[in-house]
Parts: sequence; structure tokens; C-alpha cells
Amino acid sequence: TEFIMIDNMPVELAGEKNLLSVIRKAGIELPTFCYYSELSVYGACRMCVVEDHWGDIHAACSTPPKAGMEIRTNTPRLRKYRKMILELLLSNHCRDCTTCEKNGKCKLQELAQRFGIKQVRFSNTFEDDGMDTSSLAIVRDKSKCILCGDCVRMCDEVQNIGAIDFAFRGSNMCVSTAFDEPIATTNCVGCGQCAAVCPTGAIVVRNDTARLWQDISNPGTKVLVQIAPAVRVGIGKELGLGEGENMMGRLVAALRRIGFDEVFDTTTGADLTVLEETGEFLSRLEKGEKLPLFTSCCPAWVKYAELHKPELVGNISSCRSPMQMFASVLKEHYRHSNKRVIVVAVMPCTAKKIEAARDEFKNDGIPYVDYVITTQELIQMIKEAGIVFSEIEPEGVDMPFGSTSGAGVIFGVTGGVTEAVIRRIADDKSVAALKSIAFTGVRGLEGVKEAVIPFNGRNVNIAIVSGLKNADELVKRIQTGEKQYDFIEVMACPGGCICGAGQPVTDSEGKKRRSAGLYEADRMSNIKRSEENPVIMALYGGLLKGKIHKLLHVNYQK
Ligand code: HC1
Ligand code: SF4
Repeated sequence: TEFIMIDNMPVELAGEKNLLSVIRKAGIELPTFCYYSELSVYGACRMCVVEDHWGDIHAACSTPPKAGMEIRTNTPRLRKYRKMILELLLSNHCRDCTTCEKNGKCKLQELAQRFGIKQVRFSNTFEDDGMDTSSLAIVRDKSKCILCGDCVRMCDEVQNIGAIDFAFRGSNMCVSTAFDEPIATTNCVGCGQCAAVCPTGAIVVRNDTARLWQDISNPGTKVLVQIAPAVRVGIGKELGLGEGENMMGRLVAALRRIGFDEVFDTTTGADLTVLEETGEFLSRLEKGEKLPLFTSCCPAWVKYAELHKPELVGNISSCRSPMQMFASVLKEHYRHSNKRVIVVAVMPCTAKKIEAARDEFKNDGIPYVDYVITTQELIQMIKEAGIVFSEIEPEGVDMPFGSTSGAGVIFGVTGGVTEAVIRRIADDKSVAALKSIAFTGVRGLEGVKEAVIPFNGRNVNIAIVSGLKNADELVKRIQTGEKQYDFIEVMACPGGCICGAGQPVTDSEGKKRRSAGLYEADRMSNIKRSEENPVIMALYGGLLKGKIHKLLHVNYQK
């Protein structure tokens, strides 16, 4: 085995690509603004500098480890260097931390605190450039940008979009859209992944809670809320509980305390989606037309296809997303209410804010979903209301939509929609057969997965992708004839909704825990298949009669 010395400790090398990973493995929290293991190495912020035994300084993120190296991470020189960088950044940065959306979660604030910056020796050249509030998903404030380039690399390397890039040189350098157009008019799909990696308040998720509080306290409104599958496993840690633990019961109780009138589970909508989408898939399979069928739950994927792959839009399922199906059903169910009925969706997703505002999802000009708030916005509301989440008693959702299936709840992780559909089409309904579906290749957080399912004397070829770059590459392989599939699940966020940009930021271990949390919720569910959910059966026998097309489907083709 090969070793290097880090601060006089021997640390074993295990194929790490850079010193930074080795140093972190040794339990040292080396600071950085611009290093993410899933993005390319940029090496611009220089906060991760280390000294070798010659006294030379290297950026640890871009230095390959070599056996025998003697590295020091915390010398007086390095501390001075890091403080200098922080002071330079702060010297042209807005320092109104208390009113910043990123207050308490800002990397610059955190490191300034950690390195004990009490004064900035340079004069403040900060200029307020104004904000770009054109997008319903994200808000950009250039004057808070520290040029780490994390957003640029995320948008390009993971999402294949490139809506933002560096512009100008020298002291004029900034991150900008082409021709500095408002972000909403570019090819941005609102996935929010740029905001998830932004270390400061330069790109943040739009916050819609102020308006929502007003509606909640308005006695003339009846405020309904639905909770997405992924939220229950993403919310716990920041409220003092375990990462990935299922918080559904506490969430329901907290939402009632906040003042929501009725609380429901988007999983009910997912069950409806499974039935509609499977029906559509089997009919296309029979006719041999418009295959592969692409899933339609992820609005960032739908928008991506509209902008970049218009030839595929006809292949996207006509099913509304579970959020939209359920909202349409709720508005229909409460249509005779004497109050104004408002539907709120708590989502792990920023693109859902844009989906909710689409013309296709309005009835007489009024959206079916009135508000989408992210997991992070809900955390803020819970804190604002003074609710001690860790002490609240769990409660159940409201009737008449009170039952959900395990198939619906796994929608929140990549492969879940597919597994739910396979459960529906599998002829063998035994417990053993159900369990074996988990081993067909549908589970796991990899960006591209494949499964082959026997059905009606033939094989159904399935692909599951998350991350839009992966989706783009898969589509290319289909278009060149290299690959052939019948069913393709696409989620824009790598890992699926559990890793949505509206969730608290987590690491790869946290993502695994969230995924495990949803599969556990499935195991604990006494209804495994969507078609066995009695609420769904009651809907088809009642409210949905003659209204399936109007309430559950959409035409994205213009
Ligand atoms: Fe998702 Fe979906 S799974 S898209 O990831 O199909 O956001 O959680 O609510 O609509 O159910 C998100 C999650 C969510 C929808 C469902
Ligand atoms: Fe790019 Fe997504 Fe950010 Fe838009 S929201 S700029 S598509 S990363």
C-alpha cells in the first residue's frame, strides 16, 4: 500500500484523483468554494491550498496525490493566504447577510466565520447590479457571485444546457446568460441545480412563502396541501432528525399547525399516474406507435425536450405529472366549496414552480396548483411558526384521499416510476415476483440504468436516466439506432426527486439514505400496487367518470 503524510499523519492512497479527496478522507475539512466531486476540477478559488515539504503551495483539488508526499494543510502561511482570499471576496460582496436568502447557508459567510474574519482591509467596491427575477424557479443576484463557476459547470456538464457562462475578462468578469438576457428567456429549464451548488446567494431558489402565508391566514380561503414523495425523506436532518428518515407523519402534523385546512399525499396522484401511464404504454405497445414512451412527471425534462428535442415531444406520455393530476382531482372534488379553494404543493423541485404556471394546467385562467413551495421553503415556514419538529406527534393525512401505495411513494427516487409501472403490468402478482422486480436493474442511484421485462410473450426494453446530460446521450444512441427501448424514465436531477434542488443540500451518503428511506416506506406500506389503492378505484368509479381526459391528461404538442 502507498501512503502520503498529511499534517504528520500517514494516510493510505486508494486511487483518489486529487489531494483534496485524500485530505478529506483523513478527516480534515479543507475549505473550498469550487470543488465538487461530480463536476470537473476548476481550481479557481484557491481556498484548498496546501504546502509540500519544499514549502511550495498547491491547490489540493487539482494536484494528483503521489506516494511519499509530505503535505501540510494548516500552516501560518496557508491561514494568511486563505484569509486574504476571503477578504478580497468580501471586499466586493454585499455584506447584508441578515436579509440574504442564503443567510445561515452561505459558504462565504461560513468560511468568514470559520477563519475569524473581523475586518476587511480593502475598501468595499461592491455594486448592486440588481436581481434577475424573471424565472419562477430561481433568482439571480450577480453582485453576490464569487466566480467559482460551480453553476456554469453544473448547467453545462451535468444538465447539458449551458444557459449561463462566464462573460468578459479581468475585473469585469461575471457569470451571465447570452447577451445578458433575463434567464427566463433563455433555454434554462428551471431545474435549480445551479442554485443547489451555488455557495453564496448569487443563485437561489425563488421563495414564495410570503404570499402563501397571506392566503393561509385569509378566512375566505380553504387551503389544501399535497406533499411529494421525496419531501418526507429530505426534510428531517435540517430539523434535527435523521437524514433520509420518513417524516410523513410529522410533516402532516406540522402543516396542520401552520394552518393548512386539509393535508394530502402526492403519492395518491402518483398512483393515478401509474394507472394512466401504464394504460397509455400498453396501448402504444399494442399499436407499435410512438415508442419509446418517455415519462412526463419531471417538468424540467419536459421543458428540455420542448426546447432541445422537439421531435420527441410526441413520445412523451400525455399523463399530467402526479402533482397536476392530484391538484385537478382536488379542485374538482371541492368545486362546490363556499370558500376559494387553494392547492399548495410541497415539492423537492424548483421546476414544479414553472410547471404549475403553464397554461396547460389552468382552468379558466386559474392554475390547478396555486403554489409550489420547496422542502427548504417549508422548513423555513415550520421554523417561523415556532414548531419544534422533533417533538411533534405524527398524524395521518385527510380523507377521502387517505390511502397511498408503496408503488407511488418510490416515485421520488430514480427508477421508482418504472418499478411502479412494472408492478402494474407484471402478470405474476405473487409476493416473490413483486420482490424480484427490485433486482431487474431499476434500483440504484446510477445515472443510466437498463431493465428487460418479459411481457405477453415479448421483451419490454426499459431505460432509466437521471441528469439531463445522460438523457441527451441516451437519446443520441436511440437516434443513431445503437439502442432501442420501449419505455424510458427521465428525471432531470441526478438521483431523481430525492436530490431535487428544492431539498436541503446533501452528500452522496445522504442521497443513499433518502433513497433507502423511500424503499422502506414502500416496504412498510400495506398496499404495494397502485391499482390496489381503494382511493384510486373510488375515483375511477366516481369523480373521474367522463373526465379522465380533462383532469389527468395534457397535450404538450403545439
Ligand atoms: Fe417528484 Fe413526482 S416523484 S416528480 O420527483 O412524479 O417533484 O417527490 O412529487 O408530480 O409523485 C417531484 C417527488 C413528485 C410528481 C410524484
Ligand atoms: Fe441551468 Fe438548471 Fe440553473 Fe437553469 S436552473 S441555469 S437549466 S442549472
